[in-house]
Amino acid sequence: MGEVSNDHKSGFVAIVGRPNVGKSTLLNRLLGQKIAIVSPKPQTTRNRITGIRTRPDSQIVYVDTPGLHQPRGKLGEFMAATAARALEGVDAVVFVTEATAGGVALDEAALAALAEVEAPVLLALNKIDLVPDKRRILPRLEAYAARYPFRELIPISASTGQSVDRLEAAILALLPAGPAFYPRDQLTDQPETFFVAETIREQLFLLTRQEVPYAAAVRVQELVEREGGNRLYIRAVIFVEQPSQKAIVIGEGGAMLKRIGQAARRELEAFFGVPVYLDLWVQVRRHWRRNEAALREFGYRLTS
Ligand SMILES: Nc1nc2c(ncn2[C@@H]2O[C@H](COP(=O)(O)OP(=O)(O)OP(=O)(O)O)[C@@H](O)[C@H]2O)c(=O)[nH]1
Ligand SMILES: [Mg+2]
Repeated sequence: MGEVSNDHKSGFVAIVGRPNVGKSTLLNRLLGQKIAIVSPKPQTTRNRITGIRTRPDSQIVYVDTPGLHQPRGKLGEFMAATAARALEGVDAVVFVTEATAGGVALDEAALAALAEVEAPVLLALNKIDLVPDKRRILPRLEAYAARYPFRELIPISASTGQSVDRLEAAILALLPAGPAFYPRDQLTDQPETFFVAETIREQLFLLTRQEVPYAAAVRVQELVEREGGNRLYIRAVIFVEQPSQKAIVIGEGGAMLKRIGQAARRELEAFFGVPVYLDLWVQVRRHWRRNEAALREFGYRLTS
């Protein structure tokens, strides 16, 4: 990792907030690369997702989290515990909320999670690109400032990147001096198979509706390099809870599964930079969201 000077900074930063406010979009923007899946539906992210941002004089380890919400069922409990756990022992927290929310209601359930946080918290008021009348922004900032001692409140757009550099500077200002924790070229600590499973799950969120994406989990069974690393062969299974959901994911004559597979393959080829053969299957695992063993098998277990 080389010499570390006294003014090298490093630290862990949790990105938290209500579901769907743009946490994963913000993580991707801060990294300058897409590693977390994004969808218009709430509760897309289920695991903690680490994104490592290394600069010559700093390394920030961002931790994207599931949206803070009242948990329902065992998967929901895992997601809530994952988000709560991510707040422990970090050097700073970015609390993401939306500039667009109607009325004066604040994200109370998510704010409640900040009660026991010891680290300094920044507020990122996201999606300002959707608010043409900037006069609406100030009252929201004031309401949040009155509710919690945020170190700074910064209106941003994670989608367009507006003011994300300002947010990054504010984060950096909160971090202590310290060495890099990870090799300087490392982007995440998740295995490739996790990224592949998430990329497939993203298409389920984008292409299927109602309960289907929520009842789906993806497991990569095989990921092998072929032709000396010039091609990737991936075999993955989409698990759903009921035969009717399986029928939807496969679609008429296999049309939906084909769309899911093609879209995921394009993303994976862009990421890995080699042609990908994606062998995609669908299986029913009844009520897996209620089953501890199935949750563990699909990667929904607390690791730290
Ligand atoms: N217009 C606009 N849309 C945004 C912005 N940031 C995020 N979005 C959209 O908001 C939706 C949710 O984004 P995500 O990044 O998945 O939100 P999240 O907070 O990670 O959601 P969960 O993982 O479900 O908690 C997606 O449709 C994004 O494209 C923004 O700055 N402007
Ligand atoms: Mg997310």
